[in-house]
Amino acid sequence: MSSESENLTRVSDEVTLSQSPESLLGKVLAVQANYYWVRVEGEHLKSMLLCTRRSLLKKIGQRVMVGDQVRVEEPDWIQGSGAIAEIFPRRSELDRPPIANADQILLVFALAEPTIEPYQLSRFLIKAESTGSEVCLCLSKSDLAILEEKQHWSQRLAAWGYNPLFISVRQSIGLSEIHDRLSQKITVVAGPSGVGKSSLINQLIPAANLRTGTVSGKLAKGRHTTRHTELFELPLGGLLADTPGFNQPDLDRSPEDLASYFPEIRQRLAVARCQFNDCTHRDEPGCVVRGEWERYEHYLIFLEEAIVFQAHLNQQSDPDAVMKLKSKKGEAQYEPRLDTKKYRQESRRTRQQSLKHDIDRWMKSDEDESDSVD
Ligand SMILES: Nc1nc2c(ncn2[C@@H]2O[C@H](COP(=O)(O)OP(=O)(O)OP(=O)(O)O)[C@@H](O)[C@H]2O)c(=O)[nH]1
Ligand SMILES: [Mg+2]
Ligand SMILES: [Zn+2]
Repeated sequence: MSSESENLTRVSDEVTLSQSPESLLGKVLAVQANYYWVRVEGEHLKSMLLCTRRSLLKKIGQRVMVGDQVRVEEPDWIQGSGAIAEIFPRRSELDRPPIANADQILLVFALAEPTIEPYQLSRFLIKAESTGSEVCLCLSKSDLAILEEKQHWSQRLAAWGYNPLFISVRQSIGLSEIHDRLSQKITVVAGPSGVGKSSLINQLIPAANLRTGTVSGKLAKGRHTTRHTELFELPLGGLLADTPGFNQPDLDRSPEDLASYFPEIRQRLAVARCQFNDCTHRDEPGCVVRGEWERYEHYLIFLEEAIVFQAHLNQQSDPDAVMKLKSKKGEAQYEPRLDTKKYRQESRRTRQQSLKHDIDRWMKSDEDESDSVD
């Protein structure tokens, strides 16, 4: 790993402390195999140490994540090394990419090349909302869009409950607003491939030197040679993580939680209540959510997906559960059997059982009848 030795040299140069404290507080900025780059900050120093993890942490299976606040012991300022002895409780935890303590997600979509696909944008927004972090929406490549298009998206997204920032890396538009939004926070930059995420980070942090430029189609898959997650420091404070663009995020949350990821639903439920507390907002009477708002259709589609996901989870936690993976036109489809009564659909086994029950009853009544005839 050539970058490590480069960094080590840099670290030794940066050392300003003459007296090493026994332990220090720091933040994990990158994880590489079993080593962790920790930025430690003291009164008189700010430096990067390449750290290992204390065996006790290993023993209790405690994983170190990028973004973790840690206590480092035995800092060696000459070598630029140390050992992580403690991980402080996390405010938040993202799975993909694995990042602890992220404050917000900067979701980037391009006004052109590629053009915005509303359903895909909606999906990303729901995914971002489901992390529990703040969501900041940014529309990039504004140099490629005419005023009317920007106005169109501005109004349309306002109805979705978002107020996007319009930026252009190419023409340096909106970058100071972005900078203000990112300042002093841990931000994960997400969005589909080719929208300019890495270009934006390179613009804000030239030292990040991220690879940019999209290769389309199959080739795009192998483009991301960097698999590890890393936080880059903004010159005036704040940390940014790039993520590889992917075009279809999984929605892996429960049906009950889905509604809370739509600002439109949150707004409706803030001023009125559905007749039933456990309303799924589909066809229940007295529902205040169902209606003529643009993304209601998306809600229904995502709800179906969440139900299938939930059924899949139930199957994993209950090996006896009746869940059959059916292949329909080459696509995996689960036949759900849910514990949650309101989502339950009649499973094949239930249908078979009730069918058997019906047959039994019919045969019995037949016997009874024949008995009575006798
Ligand atoms: N016109 C225009 N093009 C841009 C702008 N920002 C980025 N691009 C171009 O968009 C293409 C994709 O940029 P990247 O930064 O690699 O996009 P990305 O979102 O990181 O893509 P992935 O890494 O595949 O997820 C590159 O050719 C950039 O030069 C912009 O503001 N305007
Ligand atoms: Mg990129
Ligand atoms: Zn409802």
